[in-house]
Amino acid sequence: MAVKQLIEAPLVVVTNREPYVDEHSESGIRTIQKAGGVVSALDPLLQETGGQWIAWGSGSADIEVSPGGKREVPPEHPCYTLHRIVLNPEEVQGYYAKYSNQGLWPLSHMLIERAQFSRRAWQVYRNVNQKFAKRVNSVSPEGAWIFSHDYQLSLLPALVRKSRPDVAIVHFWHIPWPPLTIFRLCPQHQEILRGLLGADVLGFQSQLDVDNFLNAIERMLKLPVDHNTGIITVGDRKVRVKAFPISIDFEAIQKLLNMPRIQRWVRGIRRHIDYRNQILGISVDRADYTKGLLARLDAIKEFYSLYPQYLKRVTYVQVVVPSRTEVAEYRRFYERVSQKTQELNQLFGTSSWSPIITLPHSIDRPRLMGLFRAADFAVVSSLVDGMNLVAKEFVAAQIDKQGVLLLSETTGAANELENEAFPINPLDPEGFANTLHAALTVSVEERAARIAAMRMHLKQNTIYDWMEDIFLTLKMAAQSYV
Ligand code: GDG
Repeated sequence: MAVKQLIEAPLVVVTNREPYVDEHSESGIRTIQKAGGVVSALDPLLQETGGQWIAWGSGSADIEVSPGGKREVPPEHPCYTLHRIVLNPEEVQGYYAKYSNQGLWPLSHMLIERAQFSRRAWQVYRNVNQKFAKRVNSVSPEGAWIFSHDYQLSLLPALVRKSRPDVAIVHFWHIPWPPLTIFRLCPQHQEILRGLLGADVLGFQSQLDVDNFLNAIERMLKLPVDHNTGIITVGDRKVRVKAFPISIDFEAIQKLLNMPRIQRWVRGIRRHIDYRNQILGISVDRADYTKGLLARLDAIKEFYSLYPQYLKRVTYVQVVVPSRTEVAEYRRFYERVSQKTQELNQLFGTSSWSPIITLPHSIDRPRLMGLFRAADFAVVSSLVDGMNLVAKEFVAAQIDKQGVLLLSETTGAANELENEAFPINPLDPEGFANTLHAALTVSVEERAARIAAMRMHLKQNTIYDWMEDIFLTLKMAAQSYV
């Protein structure tokens, strides 16, 4: 891995979720490897370089198998140390369910009416960030590179900086950074900004997020900002703020699709679809209101009303993975999606055809990629999304270059794919329906050209390029500022 050459110091990764979870099951304790984009990229890197990974130990058997909070991973051939932060139920509620997911998450996605903050939750959030920081401080070797992540750990950079001036810190914010007037609504906006400024490098998904963040710093903290270089002066330190659009492991997806069992699965799906002269559509999301699932159902209703010729012709599969079930609002949201789907199926369905088939659970990654390959179209309809990796994965999996991507204009992915994807506004159901119709009627040649252009872009901008850019920027920051 080329990025390995760039790593000049011991690495310490800090995330809310852990890369390996130990769970009790009927057959004993099972270790589950988590497969999100960041984990899939950083786990192989740490396996090569060694190092430490600090995360909340959320599995039911995590404590049991981690004496002193430590576990060597991967279990079958240990290469690095996973440090598990144990949180009690009150901490999980205050830090994770409330402050992070009912406060910062909706506010950052500009869904201000959903955002709820409480001082009690803030206290817990701060304490848990301190807990993480304490562990970072105690396990980080001299001069380590700390790579911390996201809105759950916004205070960590400054907390670590205070007692460990020797380390270099990069913090990556995976979700959007909202405009000034919205971020101001966070009662602890000053503390959060100061917390993040403990980093040497701050990464966001897009230039728009960077600009919003720099504006917040300038207006709320009155610190000098150079908008051209993205450098903030904080006393005698400099903080570099930059857009690093996250991406996917393009080659790994090609490899999954070459697995004989996946090739058989794709052929089976296609045979079924072609035999019935159907069109296969897909969407894959966590059951999260930011992903625009309800708006999408409105658009599908509009689509069948405006274009009844597609009744009984489209098989649309939505993978809806339950998410953040600790939060009551998410459980209610999941119910609403199920109910609305049922209503739509009742309205348009026949005894032999349902407009929407829901897979209400996670499916394994190779099959997911197989579904992407087999599909004729994919819909990503997020209201707001930092990036959206599903859009990129769908494109990478389109080996046969026959599919079209409908992509919400308000995703980070649209910044890169907007010329070849079909742009949709999730809040315009008629426009959305018209675009779906337009996308399904473009020529085979045009589809192939669009997919080929997007695939080329993703092949040249992978998750490894993302890491390389981040570590190179950190290296330069560490050299020039310290
Ligand atoms: C945050 C930001 C940003 C989904 N269902 C299954 C499954 N997935 C995988 C997808 C994809 C990942 O989960 C979801 O990534 P997204 O990017 O769509 O969304 P978030 O979880 O909201 O992530 C987002 C991201 O961080 C990275 O910075 O892009 O904007 O919100 O990889 O494939 N994977 C499997 N089975 C499923 O059923 N195996």
